[in-house]
Amino acid sequence: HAADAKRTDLMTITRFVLNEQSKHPGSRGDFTILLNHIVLGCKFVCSAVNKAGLAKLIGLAGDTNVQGEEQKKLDVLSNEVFIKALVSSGRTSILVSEEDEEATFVEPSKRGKYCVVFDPLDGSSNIDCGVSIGTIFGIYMVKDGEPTINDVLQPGKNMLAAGYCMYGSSCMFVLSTGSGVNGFTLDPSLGEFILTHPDIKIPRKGKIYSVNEGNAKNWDAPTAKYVENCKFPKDGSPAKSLRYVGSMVADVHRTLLYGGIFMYPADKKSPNGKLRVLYEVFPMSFLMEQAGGQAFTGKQRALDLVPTKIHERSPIFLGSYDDVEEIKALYAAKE
Ligand code: P6P
Repeated sequence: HAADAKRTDLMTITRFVLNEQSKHPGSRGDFTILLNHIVLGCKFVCSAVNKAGLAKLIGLAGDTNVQGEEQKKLDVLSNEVFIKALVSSGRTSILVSEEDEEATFVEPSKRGKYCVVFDPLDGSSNIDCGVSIGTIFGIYMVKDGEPTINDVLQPGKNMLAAGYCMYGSSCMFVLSTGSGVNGFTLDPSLGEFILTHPDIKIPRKGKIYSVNEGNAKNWDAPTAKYVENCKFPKDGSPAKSLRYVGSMVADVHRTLLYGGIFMYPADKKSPNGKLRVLYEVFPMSFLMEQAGGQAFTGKQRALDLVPTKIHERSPIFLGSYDDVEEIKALYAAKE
């Protein structure tokens, strides 16, 4: 009967968030409404990504985004879907998207108390070869008064929630609202995200390191030393395995479930690394800490960083607590 109970107790993401909301008496359900609109956007993108090959959505839209990368049609589509969904939720005041150079300030009649920072389709350069890609988002509360850009230039530790949706062999939505991490899998026959990974905890130490070794010639000494130790452990322990997809959501999701460390270090060419603080580094760091891991920039705890520009980058080392401790020790020794 337990199996039956499990099968029939459909804990959807909406029910889950409503349960969470009930723990905050007096909350008017604004966050639940906001999250439902994010989930709606993810369902749409999931369907578009799965049909991309068939619907000829693949290929370049001709334009280039603020990052100077060729914008693929799915990028453009996903960004439009999320902007429209978030504005129509009536619960947001400022939106920051990887695809838009400037922040979107929602018109006063539709304003709400949240700011959402997001990458609508991270890893999109992998669309054509069928590698998993994803949406990454973080949610801040606006400060009082007229919304300004400072409402989104807050340290990651001020986020109320963060999560990602991975479009891969299955569509998985991973979310934290500040009390642990939970994973939901889309059941296409129901069109609902069902709780499949309750209370995710990352292993304290892992056997995998994840980095683009092609940048090795440009790494600084602590990073080079750490990777060397992964491949040739000094204490006679087995070498770590290298797993690198090149799509952040895929690499972080594996790290969260299996343990280990994911890195995008600084290098001589890019002193701040490649990944964006607001909508890549912060949400993934938030999730890692909530799952019992940690996230480090090479200088400080990632969530303590205070951004000054909405598309600013930072180096990032995140994952299993003990693995990140090792790289922190190497950077501290360098000081
Ligand atoms: P590289 C994808 O373009 C992305 O933004 C992240 O999803 C991914 O982790 C990273 O860049 C990969 O970068 O330089 O290793 O190809």
